[in-house]
Amino acid sequence: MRLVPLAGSLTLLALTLGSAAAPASAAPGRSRSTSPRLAQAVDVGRAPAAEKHRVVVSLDLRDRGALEAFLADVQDPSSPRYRRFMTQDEFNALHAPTPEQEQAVVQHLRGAGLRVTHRSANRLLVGASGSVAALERAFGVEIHRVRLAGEQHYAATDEPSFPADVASAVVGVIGLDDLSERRSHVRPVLPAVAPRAALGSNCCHLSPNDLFVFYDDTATFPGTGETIVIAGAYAWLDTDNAGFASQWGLPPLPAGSGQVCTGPVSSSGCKFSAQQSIEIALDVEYTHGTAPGARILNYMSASTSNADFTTMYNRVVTDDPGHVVSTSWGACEAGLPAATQQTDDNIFANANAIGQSWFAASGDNGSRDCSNLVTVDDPANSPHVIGVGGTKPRCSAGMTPTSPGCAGYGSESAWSGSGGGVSQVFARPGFQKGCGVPAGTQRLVPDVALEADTAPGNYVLENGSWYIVGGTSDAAPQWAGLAAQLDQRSGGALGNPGALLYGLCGTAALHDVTSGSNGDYGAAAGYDLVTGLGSFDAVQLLAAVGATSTTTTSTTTTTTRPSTTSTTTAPTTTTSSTTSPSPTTSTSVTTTTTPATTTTAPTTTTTPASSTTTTTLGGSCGPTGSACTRNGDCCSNSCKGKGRAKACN
Ligand SMILES: [Ca+2]
Repeated sequence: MRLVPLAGSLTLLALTLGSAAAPASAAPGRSRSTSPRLAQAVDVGRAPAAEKHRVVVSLDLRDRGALEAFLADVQDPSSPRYRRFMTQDEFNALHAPTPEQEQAVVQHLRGAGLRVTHRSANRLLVGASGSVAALERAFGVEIHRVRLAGEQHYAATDEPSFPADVASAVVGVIGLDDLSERRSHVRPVLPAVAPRAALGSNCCHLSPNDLFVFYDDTATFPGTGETIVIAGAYAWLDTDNAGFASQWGLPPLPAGSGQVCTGPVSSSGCKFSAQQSIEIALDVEYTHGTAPGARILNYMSASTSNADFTTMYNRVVTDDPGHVVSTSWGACEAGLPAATQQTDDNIFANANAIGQSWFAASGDNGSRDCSNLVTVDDPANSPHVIGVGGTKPRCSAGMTPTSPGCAGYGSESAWSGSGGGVSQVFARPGFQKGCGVPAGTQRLVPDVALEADTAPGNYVLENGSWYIVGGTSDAAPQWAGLAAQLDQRSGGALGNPGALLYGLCGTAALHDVTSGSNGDYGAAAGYDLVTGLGSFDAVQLLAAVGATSTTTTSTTTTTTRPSTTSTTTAPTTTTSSTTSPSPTTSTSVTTTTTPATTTTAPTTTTTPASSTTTTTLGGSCGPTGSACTRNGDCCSNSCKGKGRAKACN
């Protein structure tokens, strides 16, 4: 059997993190793995042949040029294709791998002795699991045990290869090492007393009501009828959502909100974790705070591994439960295998084609996202995702012990932790132009920004306790909330709003941020590599977008509207915490950020997701695998099977 390396199928730039004293080397006659962190790892010998691992094989899109032309036209008001998004069936027919290509991959994996665990509706991914021996047979590699930063890992020391008839359709294999993983972009998390506590000397922090005032978000369009997906890991507690909403006078989450586990139900990433669920608590509370009328779904990755996150991203696309997606998880571009980034970008291109708008936090380590390297964060670096950086907000008045509420917009400067810079992986998208965008051919990050500094920081309720939280994880969910408002205002999906937003440069819809730095780059007039185009003025941005009568052909099958149509309450007075935030942790790629910054932080116990947060989405539409009686029961609008065994697929 002739094996063909996959390097030719990638147009990405090689990335390295430097050399190590005793790096793992390729087996004779094979090409050495390009996984960036392998160069720093020390080889400690072959992995046991019976050791089990899970991988995802990624197939490439077809006719990428025509797809990118469509994605430009669908955002061009002068094009007959403007806002006429594809259905997933149309996308599959034109741009997904062919059924024959996908079947060939499946047969190859089975032939090597692997178990195929997952096939996707858009044929972009094939999941498989099996022994090291089977993985080595399937991909023509050796798998070794390696040590990195004092911890034991596994890694293929070679690039994967496939038979020639399979190789041409394959992007790569995700999961042939565990040297990188996703991390959340939430940080310093400080326990706080409840917002109703007596005023102290460390006033004040931000609530949704302060942010309504600050960003001129009078919520004429609260996102009613829209669905926002949070793409991440770990479960929320319904009691936290209810307590947060009650505290700030928000309605409960609309009917149909819920949580979807994209792996086995016992997966660690689908459980509540007192330490890790601070991220989803922040995400859901501030998405809801910005768009109180929008249904919210938490799509949970089975774990923080790259393979599981890629699987989760693709489920968000193939289920297509809503037009807006926010993710506050990422990984350093320079440390992430190129095949993983290309695969995820293919998924996001599919998402844009069917009308989804994706927003991603740009990272919390400034211009040096990992290992003190000047690099950006993935997936905010994808040209098919809007990267969201961070600012430090200053209210026009208030935020004092005697007047703790934010009185209105004062100013913003760049947050020092705001991830931003020049991607070395992706080419610059066509929409990234004008507005002082510097010359060049590479993707620039971020696109936009919103408040993220830990001072004043945002109130978050998690596991029954209040915290003060900062990070670009503050910013991305609020941009997603605004996108849901824009969808409601415009009457349909927006897809990638890049062209729309860059076209609004210099208008009252955006606050240009002109001061501050993230280390290697400074904010300046117009576009900059710290805050992008800047933050939004919601009323102005909603007015600029306007309504459209264009009918989309999106496959979204939302049939149940949120039960509440109430708008947000008037801003209330924010009270203070008796703790003051101070950045005490950093989110380096080798250290998982957790709320445990003090001795009073939560414990690490995990419990199953609460019983009222189910994967049946409140009965409005079901995810893949859930029982159904007709197509309309499924988020995919596809119910198949016989009799009582029917299930969504
Ligand atoms: Ca600027």
